Amino acid sequence: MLLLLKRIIAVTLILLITSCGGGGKNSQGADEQGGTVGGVGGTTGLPGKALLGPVIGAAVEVFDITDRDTPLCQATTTTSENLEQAGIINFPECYVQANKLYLVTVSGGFDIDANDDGVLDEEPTPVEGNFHAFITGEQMLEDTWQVTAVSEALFQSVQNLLDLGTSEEEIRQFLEDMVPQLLTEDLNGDGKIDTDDVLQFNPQIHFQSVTQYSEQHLQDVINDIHLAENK
Ligand SMILES: [Ca+2]
Ligand SMILES: [Ca+2]
Repeated sequence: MLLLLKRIIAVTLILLITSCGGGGKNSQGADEQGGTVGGVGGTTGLPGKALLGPVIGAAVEVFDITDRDTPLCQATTTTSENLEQAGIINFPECYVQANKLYLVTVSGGFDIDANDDGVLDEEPTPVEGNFHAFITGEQMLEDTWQVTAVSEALFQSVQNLLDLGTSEEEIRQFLEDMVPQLLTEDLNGDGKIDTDDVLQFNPQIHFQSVTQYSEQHLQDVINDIHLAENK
C-alpha cells in the first residue's frame, strides 16, 4: 500500500513538474563552478558523517547520479571510540561542481551507537547493507553533512525515478517536495524545511523532528540497513 502510494505520488509529481530552477546561490566558499572537498587543496569542503549511530570503517563513494557504476571519489569513515570523531567522511580529494546533484553511498562498517543514546555501545552492530544521501556540490562544499536513515528514506522515495532516468531537475524538485513528509522542523533555522535540513539531521538530537509517518518507517529503514534488506 505504501509503495503504491509512493508510486502514485511520484507519477503525479512528474506530471505536475514543468520546470525547476535548481541554480546555486553561490554564497561564500564555493565558486559557481565548484571546488575540491578534502585533500591538500581542499580548502572549502567540510567533512561529512555516516550516522545511523556513527558508522565506522564504512566504504563511501560519490557518484554522478547519471552514472552509478563509476565512483568519482572514495573514502573510508574514521574509526574512533569517541562518537564525535567516529564515522567521519573525509575524502582524500574530491572535485565537485557546485550546481550538480550527487549521490553518496555508504556501505558496510559498524554502527557503534545503534540505540542512539549518545554512549558507545558495548558491542558494535555490523552494517550489512548500504545507505545513501543526495547532496549537491554546493551543499558538500559549504556545510557539514550527514548520511542518515532520513537521507536514505529520501533516496528510497526517489529510487524508481532515478532508475527510470528522470532528469536531474525533476529529481531535485521531487526531493524538495518529499522532505516535509519526513521532517517537521527547520533544523538549520533558515525558515525552510528542505534538503539542507535532511543533511543536518542527527538522530540523537532530532528524532522528535521526524513526522509521525516517518518515525516507524525510519526505524524500519535502519533495521534494513543493518541487515542488508533495503536492496
Ligand atoms: Ca549506545
Ligand atoms: Ca531549513
